[in-house]
Amino acid sequence: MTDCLFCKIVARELPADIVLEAGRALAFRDINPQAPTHVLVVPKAHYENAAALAAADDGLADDVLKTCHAVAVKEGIAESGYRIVFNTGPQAGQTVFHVHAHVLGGRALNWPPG
Ligand code: DGP
Repeated sequence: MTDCLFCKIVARELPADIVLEAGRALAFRDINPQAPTHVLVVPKAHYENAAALAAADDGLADDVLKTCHAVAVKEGIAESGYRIVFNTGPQAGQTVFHVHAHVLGGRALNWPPG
């Protein structure tokens, strides 16, 4: 998608602090981190939200989830614990409409979220 921020990061048209690249998924640090580790994991292909990703039905959601865990291992937070969040839709706070998982960790996380 030509006008999508995260498509541009995937295409390396915009800079990002890339944590890892795993086949069809890319992980990069959130520009406004909410925890010591705050990494976004996106499918390289454009899907608007988690529902569209799940409907893709080609194993891509699996790839994204596995990449989230690989990020947690690489960041050293897999044992202490981490959170994976897909904000889906405006009321959930989704602001970028290229599906992304937030991988958060490195501190105690509150529940419920705001
Ligand atoms: P959400 O609110 O769930 O749609 O999360 C969007 C996240 O994207 C938000 O935490 C900030 C992050 N973000 C927005 N613009 C950029 C950017 O240009 N680069 C990076 N790395 N992250 C961005």
